[in-house]
Parts: sequence; C-alpha cells; structure tokens
Amino acid sequence: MDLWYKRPLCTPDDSRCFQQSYKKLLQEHLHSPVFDFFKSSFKMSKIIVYTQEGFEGGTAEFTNNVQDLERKGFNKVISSLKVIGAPWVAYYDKNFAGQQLLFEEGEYPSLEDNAQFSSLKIVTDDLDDPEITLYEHEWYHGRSVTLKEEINLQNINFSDVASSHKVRRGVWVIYEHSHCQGRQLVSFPGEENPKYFSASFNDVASHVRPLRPQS
Ligand SMILES: [Ca+2]
Repeated sequence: MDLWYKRPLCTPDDSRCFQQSYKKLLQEHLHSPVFDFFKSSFKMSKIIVYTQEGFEGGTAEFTNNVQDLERKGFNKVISSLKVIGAPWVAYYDKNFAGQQLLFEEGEYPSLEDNAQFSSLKIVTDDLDDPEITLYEHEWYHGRSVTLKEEINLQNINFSDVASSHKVRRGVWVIYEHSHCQGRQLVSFPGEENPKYFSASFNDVASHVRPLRPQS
C-alpha cells in the first residue's frame, strides 16, 4: 500500500513535522479500503442476552466466554438475544457441555431453546480452509469422508451414518436433519470426537457446514 511507503519530508528529529505529515496521510487515507479492513477487524464482538422474548426483561452484555451463567445471574433464563460480530455457541450445561446451538451475527427475538442455556462461548478461531473427516463407526473406524465445504450428507450416501469425527481446521456445525435443521453439534479446530453417544448424536447427522470468515 502506498501509505506505508510514503515518507514525510522531515528531518528525523523534527517531531512536529512528522506528526503533521502523518496526520495528513491519515486524513487522505481514512476512507481507503485499507482502513475499512482495519475498522472491520477491530469491530467489538459481543452477545447481548435478555430474560424475556422480544429483547425485554433483564439484560447483560458479554464479550468473553461465560463458563457458568449462574455466576452472572443468567442461568437458564435467556429468552432472546443479539449477536454482533463473531458467532457464539450457547450450551445447555455449564463448562461448554451438553446440547448446543450456534448463533451467528443477527437478532433473535425468540428462541426455540427458551431458557435453557448455562454457558456461552465466542468463536474466535481461524475459519480459513476448513476440513473435517466423518467416520461410520466410533473411534474413527469404518467408512470415512473428508469434507471441505457444506454438504447435505444424503448426497454422498452418508446420512444417519456418522459416529465419530476429527476436525482438522475450521469450526464445523453438524446438523441432525438436512438443510441445517434439528439438533446441532459444533466442533472446533483440532477437536476429535471419538463417539457421539454422549451427545445422543449417533447415526443421525444429515448435514454439515463450516463457518465462513466474515466479509
Ligand atoms: Ca455409525
């Protein structure tokens, strides 16, 4: 970028000259794509939760993981929410366990999983070049498929088959039903899930999709 190669015509010890030159450069480039990129990178990601539907009742704002919503006074009461920036995963149990549900940027005035959540995790992982391998049996045995993009598992004869998986890169959402419906299993980079029984997810996965970097 031009910006970084333009040198103000000042002597090294003339700090006032430097300041004025850089101020001018900043003004000239404030609306350039490079600054738009920086502004979007620094957008503050957060989740705003409410105890009643329609963004009413008690409210709180979180910018970091909440391992136990009870400590914040919001255990199993969240009934509507807004996500700004990065996606969040809400869990039925504390310590990011139990049934889970992904919320991408947007407003959710009512929730199917009303008043169920006990912990919240923000997605800050690298989402580039996603890759997951699904296996027919637990402990990575049987037939397997390695995927790099969203797919309806019916299309590759792997619906209601998966019993374990390994995520190499990216954050993946595995859905109980086609077209991203039903229960979800959210998996993070490097995560290995040797058997789905604990999540009652055995032989039900029908659709998978990786989260995509925000534009
Ligand atoms: Ca299976």
